[in-house]
Amino acid sequence: MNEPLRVAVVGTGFMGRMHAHAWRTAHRFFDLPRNPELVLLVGRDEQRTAAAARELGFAEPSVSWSEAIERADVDVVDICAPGQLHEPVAVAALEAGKHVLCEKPLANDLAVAERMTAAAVLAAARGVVAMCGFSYRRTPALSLARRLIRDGRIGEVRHVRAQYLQDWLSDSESPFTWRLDREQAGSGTLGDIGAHSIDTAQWLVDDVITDVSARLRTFVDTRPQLAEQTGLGGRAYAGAPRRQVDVDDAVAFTAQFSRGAFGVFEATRLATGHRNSNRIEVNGEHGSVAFDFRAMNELEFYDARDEAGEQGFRRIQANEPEHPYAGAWWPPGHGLGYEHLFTHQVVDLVRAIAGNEPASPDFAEATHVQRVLAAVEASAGDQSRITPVNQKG
Ligand code: SOE
Repeated sequence: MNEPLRVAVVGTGFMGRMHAHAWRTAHRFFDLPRNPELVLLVGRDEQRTAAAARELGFAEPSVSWSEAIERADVDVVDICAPGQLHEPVAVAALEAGKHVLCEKPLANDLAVAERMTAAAVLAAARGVVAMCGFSYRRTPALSLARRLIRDGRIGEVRHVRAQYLQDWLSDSESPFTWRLDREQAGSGTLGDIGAHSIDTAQWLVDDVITDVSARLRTFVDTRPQLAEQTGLGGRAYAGAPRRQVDVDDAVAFTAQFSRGAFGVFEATRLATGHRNSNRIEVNGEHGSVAFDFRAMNELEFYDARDEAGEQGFRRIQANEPEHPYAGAWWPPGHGLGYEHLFTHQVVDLVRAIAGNEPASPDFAEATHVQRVLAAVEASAGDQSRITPVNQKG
C-alpha cells in the first residue's frame, strides 16, 4: 500500500471542483508513488463549502485557509482561489513545509510572482515542491507536438501563432465576477487565458519571449452586480447596479522569441461562437504542428520532407499508447476531455513530490510567463509606438 498524500484544496469554484476530481482520479488510472487523499476543502461560505466537501469526497470542510497550513495531516495545499490569495496561501504553505500546486497565472503582478518564487526556492532546499497549474501542457496532443519539435521534425522554428478565444463575456449583461476585478484577478483575459497561450508557446518551442508589442481592449466597461455565480459567469438581479470593469476583455500582441521565432498572440472572452477555442500553430523550416482544443485528441502535422505530390497536413490521433499520458486511459480513438489535463497535472506533481521528476512548470518558469504579462501591459499602456494611418487620399 502506497503512503498517502494528504491534500487540501483551497477554492470551491469551477477550478476547485476540477482539481478535486483530478486528485480523486489520478491514482486509479496511473501508477503513482503515493495515493492522494482528500483531507480538507476550503471555501468562503460555510454551508456551500460543507455541501461541496460532501459532494466531492473531502473528509472535512473549512472556511479558513490557515487551517490547511496549520494542520499536520495536510501534505499538499492546492490553490484554486482568485489570484490575490495565491501569494499569502502559497508562501505560508511553503514555509510550513507543504507542497504547493497553484492555479495560473501564478500571481497578480510580477513583483508578487518573484516573491513567491523566492519562497519556493527556499522551500525546495528542504525538499518541498511548488508547481503552477498550466494545465494545457498536459494535453497528449500538445505533448506530442513538443516532442516532434524537440526531435527536430519541423526544424528551426520561425512562426508561433496562438489564439485563445472564448465568448462567455460577449453579453454586456453578463454579471461582474472576480475574473473581471483587477484587485482579485490581476488582469482580465490577458492573465486568465492569454497566460495559457504564453506558457504553451514557450514550453512547446523551448524558448522564451524577449519582447512584445501589444494592445489591450475593454469593450464592456460596466457590468451588473453578481447575484449568484454559476460556472464562469452567473446571474445578476434585474436592475442590479453596475460595477466598473477595470481589466481587459481582449489582448493582441506580437512577440520576439530569443532564438529568433516571431510570435503572434490573440486572446479574448468576447469572440461569439467560440466557447473555448485554444489554438496554437508552430511553423518551422521543415514543417508545422497545429493544435485546436476543440479537437483536443488530434494534432495536425505537416512534414515538408514528405514526397512531392503527397504533402499536406496529416491529422494524428494523439490518444494512442505511444502518446504521453494517453496509454493509461481508454482504447485508441475513445478520446479524452478537459478534465484529463488536470488528472495528468496531479500525476506529474505526485511524481515530482516523490522525487521521480522535476516539477514543471515550477514557480520560476511561471514567473517568466508573468514577465511577459507585465511586458504586454506596459507595451499596451505606452501609445508612443502607435502609428496613425493617414486617412487622406
Ligand atoms: C475561464 O476563462 C477559464 O476557466 C480559465 O480560467 C481556465 O484557465 C481555462 O482553462 C478555461 O477557461
